[in-house]
Amino acid sequence: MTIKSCPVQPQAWSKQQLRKLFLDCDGDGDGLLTKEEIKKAFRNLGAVIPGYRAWEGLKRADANKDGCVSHDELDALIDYADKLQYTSGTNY
Ligand SMILES: [Ca+2]
Ligand SMILES: [Ca+2]
Repeated sequence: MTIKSCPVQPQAWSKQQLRKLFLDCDGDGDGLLTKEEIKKAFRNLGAVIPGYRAWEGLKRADANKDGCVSHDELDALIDYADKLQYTSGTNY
């Protein structure tokens, strides 16, 4: 007899969800994600080391090196977060 009891099936974040999460973390609503705001987003994703992820994500996405991720640069940050395969059930 097999009973599937998985009330909380780990669900991968879709890119759409990631985009919304990052935009939600733009606390001051200026359209730019600072490292602190990105860090908050990774903390919400369940990252164990959100500070490092923010640094790495910023390094990859910040094309014009102004220290913030603008809407134009957000896709690169989403790609980075997407590759890390965060799910609602696992943290790393
Ligand atoms: Ca901001
Ligand atoms: Ca930038």
